Amino acid sequence: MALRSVAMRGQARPSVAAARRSAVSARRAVSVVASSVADLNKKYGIPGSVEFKEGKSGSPIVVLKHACGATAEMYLFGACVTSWKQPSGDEVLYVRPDAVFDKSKPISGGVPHCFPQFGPGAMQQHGFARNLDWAVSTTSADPNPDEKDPSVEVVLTESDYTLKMWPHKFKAVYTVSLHGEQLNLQLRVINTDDKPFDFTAALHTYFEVLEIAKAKVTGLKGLTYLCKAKDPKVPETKTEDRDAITFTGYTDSVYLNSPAHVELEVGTGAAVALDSTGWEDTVVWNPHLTMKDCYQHFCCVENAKFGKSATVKPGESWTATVAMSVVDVSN
Ligand code: TA6
Repeated sequence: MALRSVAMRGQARPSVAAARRSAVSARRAVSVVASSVADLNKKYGIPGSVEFKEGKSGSPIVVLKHACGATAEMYLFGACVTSWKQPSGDEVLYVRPDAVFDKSKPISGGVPHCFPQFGPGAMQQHGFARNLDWAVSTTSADPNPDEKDPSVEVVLTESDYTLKMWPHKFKAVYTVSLHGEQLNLQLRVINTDDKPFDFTAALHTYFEVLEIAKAKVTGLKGLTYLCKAKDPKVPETKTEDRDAITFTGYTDSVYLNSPAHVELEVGTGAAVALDSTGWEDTVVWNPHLTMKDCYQHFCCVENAKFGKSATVKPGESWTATVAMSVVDVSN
C-alpha cells in the first residue's frame, strides 16, 4: 500500500548514528559470509533491533526495527533493501511483480545497487553488485532508549567473477540504518588495489506511488539532463523547464549535478524527500507501457554518480549518502 498518511512527526533529523556508533551495543566481527540465518543471528543479531530471517526463496534478509515502529528489510543478495515501512505500516518502497529472489537474476525492486557501472556500457547492465551476496560485517543499535537506531553494515569485495568484468580490487561498504522513521543509506567504495580505478554507480530506488499520473518529482528545474527515452546509448541533452516532473509516457532521464534535496510526491499528500551527499546526479525512470502490469504503481528516483565517473586512488575511498524521509506536502 502506498503512503496513505504522513506519519512523520517532524522534518528529517540529522543522523547522529555514526557519531554514537562507538558507544553502542555493537556486535563487531571481521567480514565473513555466515552460512545460515541462525549463524547470522548468533553473530550479529540484536534482540528487538536487528534480526536475520529467511526471506523469499529462502534467501537471507536482515530486518531492522526502530523503537518508533519503522522497519526496513534487506536481502544480503545484492544488498537490496526491499522494504521500508513507516510506523503506520505504510510501505514506501516498491518491488515489481516479476521480481525473483532465487538469485537467478537481480531483485527487481526496492533499492538495487548499480555498481561499478550504471550503464549502458561494457559490462552487464547496472554492473555486478546487485547479483552477488554481500557479507555482514557489523550491526549496531543505539542503547539510548529514545533513539535506538538499528544499523547493519555489509561488504562486497572482488572475486574471480568480478575481476573478469572489472579488473580491480575493491571493498564496497554499505550501511543501512533507521534513524527514527528515516532510512539512511551510505555507500563507501575503497580502492584496495595498487592502481587507480573509475566507476559509475547508483541506488536504483523503486518508490511506490498511488498512481503514476499523480506522481511528481520536484527540485530538478533548470538542470541539464540526459534523456535516454529514445535511445539509452545515444541520449539527448535537454534542459528541464518544469517545476514538477510528471509522467505521461516512457521516462528515463539522468539529471546532472542535481541538488542535495529532491522530492517525490506519491499522490497521497505525502512525499519522499531524498537528502544526499556525494551522489551528484539523479535518475528518474518510469517504464510506462513497456511494463504494463506495474508501471502505474512505482517511480524510480535514483541517486547516481554517472555524469562524471568517480576516480579512486589506491588506499583512498569514495563515499555517498542518502537520507530518505516521508514528508507532508498536502498543504
Ligand atoms: O535507471 C534507469 C534504467 O537504467 C533504465 O534505462 C532501464 O534500463 C532500467 O534502469 C532497468 O532497470 P532494471 O531494474 O529493470 O534493471
